[in-house]
Amino acid sequence: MESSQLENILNVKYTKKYDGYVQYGTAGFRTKADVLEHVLYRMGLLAVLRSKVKNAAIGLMITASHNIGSDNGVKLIDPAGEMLEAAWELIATNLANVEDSDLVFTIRQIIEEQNINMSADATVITGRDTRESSPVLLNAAIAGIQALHGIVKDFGIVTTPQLHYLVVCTNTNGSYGEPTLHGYYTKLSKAFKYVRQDKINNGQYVAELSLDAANGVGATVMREFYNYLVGTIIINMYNDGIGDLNHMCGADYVKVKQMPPVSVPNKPKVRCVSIDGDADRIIYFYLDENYEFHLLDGDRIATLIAAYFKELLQESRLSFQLGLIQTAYANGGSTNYISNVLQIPVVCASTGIKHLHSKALEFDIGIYFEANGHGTVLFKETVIQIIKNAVINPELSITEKTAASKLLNIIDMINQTVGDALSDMLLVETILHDKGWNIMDWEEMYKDLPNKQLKVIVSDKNLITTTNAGRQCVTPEGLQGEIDKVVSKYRNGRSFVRPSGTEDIVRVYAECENSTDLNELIVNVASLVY
Ligand code: 16G
Ligand code: ZN
Repeated sequence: MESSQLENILNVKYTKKYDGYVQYGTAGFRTKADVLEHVLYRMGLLAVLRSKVKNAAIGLMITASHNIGSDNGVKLIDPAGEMLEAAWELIATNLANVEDSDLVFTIRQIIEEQNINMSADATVITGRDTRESSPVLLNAAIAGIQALHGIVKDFGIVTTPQLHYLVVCTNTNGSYGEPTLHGYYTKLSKAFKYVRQDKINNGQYVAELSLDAANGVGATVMREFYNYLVGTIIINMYNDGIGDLNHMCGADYVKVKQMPPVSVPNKPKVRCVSIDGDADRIIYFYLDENYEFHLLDGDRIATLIAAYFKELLQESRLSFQLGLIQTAYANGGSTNYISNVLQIPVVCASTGIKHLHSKALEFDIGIYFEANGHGTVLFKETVIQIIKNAVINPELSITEKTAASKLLNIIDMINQTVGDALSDMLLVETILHDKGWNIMDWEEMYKDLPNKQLKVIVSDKNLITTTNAGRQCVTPEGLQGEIDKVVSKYRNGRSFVRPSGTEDIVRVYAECENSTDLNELIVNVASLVY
């Protein structure tokens, strides 16, 4: 299509019926589902343009992750599985908000500014979660893609990480994996089975867990995935789709409220897992014999992985540069443990996956996790090659080869394209199995500092700006000094405030050694923000 023949992209069905401003934020557009139809149509158009620019397939995922069921959202996935490039977030925001009368002009402007060859092919890989509004929004996106003559490859109901996987597999001609859901299930489950061999339980480890699927897409997908895992692990699923999406359940609820989700039986010492509404976040929890709740969040998962990899590297006598990426929300207990006990370098990145992902790429093996349970591990291609060589090196001992081959299979179990709750779950289960640990053994690795989060509603959250990966306020002037003054009164105290990138609020985080001081600390800091 010539850029001069763009008039037919005006589609009466998808005219702009909402006057409010929508913004492409950390996780794409996310708001009330009923104002999104024109946005999805326009994102379909934009995905085609992006695909032409990159000369590769682009992903378009319809989900609002852990938000309530009446919300929805969309995000575009770049060719290597990354989040959409920052400059295009602004283009997306502008395109979503222009009046219908300016739509053709804006598209033409993007084509010119980005120097897009409109005769190039375009492929958009689409997927959606289980929200009621998702099919209608998908139709709008498809209409947009087709208006610019893009090819649609729709995978229907998928988790966000599955869509990232499909994009990467498509763009690497299958070298990362087969670009189908069957390919995804097979790759992960084969590696999972290999590492645990035929041993079902091991030491304190019992191959049975409870899964809180947040009444989201994770439940649908897990039912299918389970067919590939039969005989290796028992997964008892709760919140599996009947109740309200993310309502009093799911990884975000459990992490923020620090309490168990509804519907999961209150049985002490049972290993429980919560994932979020699009299955890219995961946290573990259990109740002790006094029915007290214990949370093992993203920090715990990251430290478990880091310690295990360190061991495997030592056993295989391979030496790579390991690094762990956290955000300001990481518990001080975990950061201490990683730096001082594991002696692995820790980097603090700004909140949002793209920031962690890019820092992780700087290491041979980069482990990144947000405390909320979103994370994965990235391996440099050269590292994978060295491990592959080690597995077949006749000069290595059996112990060295076994460790190398475990590592190689673990790489296949990990969805390197983005944090993936289901893949992360298999990884944690593999490590616990190999170590013969129950969830209490895992928790004993280190002590978390008592911590809390609050949301504060303010007139304009953007008055607060931060630096140092969200840990220090720059404006309003003087605020950081006030926060420091409060924090200095508490042993091992730490607190920060930052404007949310996904909600119209300011978030406050605090931790300190003494749990009875915690409330006072966080309330005092929060009161500085009002
Ligand atoms: C988004 C981010 C998540 C981050 C959260 C912070 C992605 C895919 N998702 O959900 O990583 O933790 O935003 O939200 O990047 P906040 O800015 O409201 O605290
Ligand atoms: Zn999510």
